Amino acid sequence: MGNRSLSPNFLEDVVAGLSLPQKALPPKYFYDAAGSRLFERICRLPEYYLTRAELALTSAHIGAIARFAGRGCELIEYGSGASRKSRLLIRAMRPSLYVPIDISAQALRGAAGRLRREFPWLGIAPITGDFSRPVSIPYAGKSAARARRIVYFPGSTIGNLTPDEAHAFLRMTRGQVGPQGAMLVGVDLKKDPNVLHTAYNDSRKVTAAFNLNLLARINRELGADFSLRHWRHYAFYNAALGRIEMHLASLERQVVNLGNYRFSFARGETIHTENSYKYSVEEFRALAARAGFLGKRLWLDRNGLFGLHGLSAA
Ligand code: AVJ
Repeated sequence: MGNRSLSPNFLEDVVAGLSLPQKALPPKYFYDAAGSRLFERICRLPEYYLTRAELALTSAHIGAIARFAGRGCELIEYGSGASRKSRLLIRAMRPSLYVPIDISAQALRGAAGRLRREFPWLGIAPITGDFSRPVSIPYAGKSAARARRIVYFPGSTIGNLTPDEAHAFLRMTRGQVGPQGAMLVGVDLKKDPNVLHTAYNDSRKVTAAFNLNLLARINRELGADFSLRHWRHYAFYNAALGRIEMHLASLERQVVNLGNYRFSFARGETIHTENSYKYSVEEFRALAARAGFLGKRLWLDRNGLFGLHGLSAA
């Protein structure tokens, strides 16, 4: 409920998505209060290696990462959430300004408060927004003395975008950071499909609960009548497209009411709820290059599961 005013397009987006031939819902709507809590639990699952691998590689290489980012620069972070990695980076690079951008105003307020207590010297300028549209980031201080900007986009959140959308996002960011700017992007690597499959089909079924919460949220906030026991979490690795696909599968033939709309589902029909693209190092560097970035540095965890790319404006 609390997020309703922040998602004025929620109803529109749901109706549009459920009207497609392949029904689909945007993954950004996973993150209401309940969904954000479930996501935090996913990050602690033994099968979900991404968060642990990224945290490990970040703390192992924090000196080099901070040097690449540049001490005293402006740090802009997309999808900041409750991140432990940001604290490592802030401590090591001491940015002149920290601009966390997140879709959840609530998460943003909480995180900003904690960071203010931990880093009293840090200027924080939170922005509520998502990364599917360009956000304008006002320059702090005198325009003559603009600090160099670094955009931090951890967590392989970029994997939620299609390669075309990722290209557009990188281009937008390239415009924001300017010719002296740089980016740090966390990217999950291609690997054994069984490892990927297990990461999105955990034995405790937390990922299933996270996926199904989207329907519960539509019921709560939009008054729909999805019957959750007639839906099942379905996630698999699509090797041809290099992505995990998450779907919700209808176990029966059924009709769902949403205001004046009615949506019919055949038995076995799915709602596509998320893509998580996986990129080899070369693939991601090629994508970044097309958007005007040079792949300068790469840090990997010791198991070679996850990568942090240091990109600079080409
Ligand atoms: C936060 C988008 C990176 O795609 O791995 C976790 C979200 N979905 N389990 C991902 C997610 C299912 C996650 N990202």
